[in-house]
Amino acid sequence: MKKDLSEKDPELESAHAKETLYVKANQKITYPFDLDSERAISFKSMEPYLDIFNEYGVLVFRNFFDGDPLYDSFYTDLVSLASIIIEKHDLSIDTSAPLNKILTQISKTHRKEIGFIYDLGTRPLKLTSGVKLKSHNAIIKMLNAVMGEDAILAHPYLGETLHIFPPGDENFKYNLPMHQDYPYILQSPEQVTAYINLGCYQDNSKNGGIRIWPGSHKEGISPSTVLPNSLRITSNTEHFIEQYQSIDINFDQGDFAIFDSLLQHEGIQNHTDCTRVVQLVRYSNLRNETSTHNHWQSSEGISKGLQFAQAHKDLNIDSDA
Ligand SMILES: O=C(O)CCC(=O)C(=O)O
Repeated sequence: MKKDLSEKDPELESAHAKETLYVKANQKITYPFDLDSERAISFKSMEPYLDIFNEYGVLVFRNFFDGDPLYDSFYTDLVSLASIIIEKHDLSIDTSAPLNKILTQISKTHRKEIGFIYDLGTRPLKLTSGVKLKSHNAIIKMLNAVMGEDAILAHPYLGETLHIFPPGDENFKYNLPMHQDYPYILQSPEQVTAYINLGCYQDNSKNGGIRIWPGSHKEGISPSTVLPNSLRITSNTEHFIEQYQSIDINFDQGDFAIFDSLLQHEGIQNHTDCTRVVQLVRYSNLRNETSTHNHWQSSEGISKGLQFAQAHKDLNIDSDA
């Protein structure tokens, strides 16, 4: 029986957890893990939210980075890089527009340039402003609450991606099917993904985001298969679709989420005419038995570093099996 997640669980409702409403298919629905009560700049404690995170495997903090200097500095660097491209090609694009709109305009004529911005936020994140942001006090407080004060925090080799999802059907192939993050990147199954949203809402719920299956992280590492396009898919997708309620989450500029890297999720197609931009960062706890057993190694791509098939032979399913 699927649990209706919009029903509030009084035990999980804390005094601080002032939930927000967000729009899903034009219906206003409230979920206990969707919050608008905190800002990074003044974040004090994860305590009111820990039970919610453990239960659902996700927390969404709306407007979290409002007025935050570290977020602003990273965002400004990305706009500055876009402005350099605009100047270089003598393009006529309004650089006071939101970042995702600027990138959309550039990609109409100079898509390759967008790839170079993607590279600066990806494997690893190379901008110093981004490096400072990923070590934000508020994020570290959350991680220490989730993983324990004695956690040995590390970033897996493939843990950072500046996802830039342009509009158009031809780009739907870049959306990841149902998966857990850990099998892609390894290092430690005790891992949290931070979702730092940089683009602004487009056309309500049509700009994509992530579909999640809250609570699914509690089942541990699932068997998975690599598809011919090299994307990994959870093998028993039907099980999760039948047993869990899926929820689509869209993000506005400055929204932030953390989720357990074992949470089943997938990318949602972007049906607007504007790009979706989000910085992902992963944090592992090396004080974990599986991580220690595998000498804290990460995957380094399809055939480099530790591979899921080596670390979890029984859970790696051949696609033609
Ligand atoms: O589409 C997204 O924003 C999420 C991508 C994703 O699931 C991932 O990189 O693991």
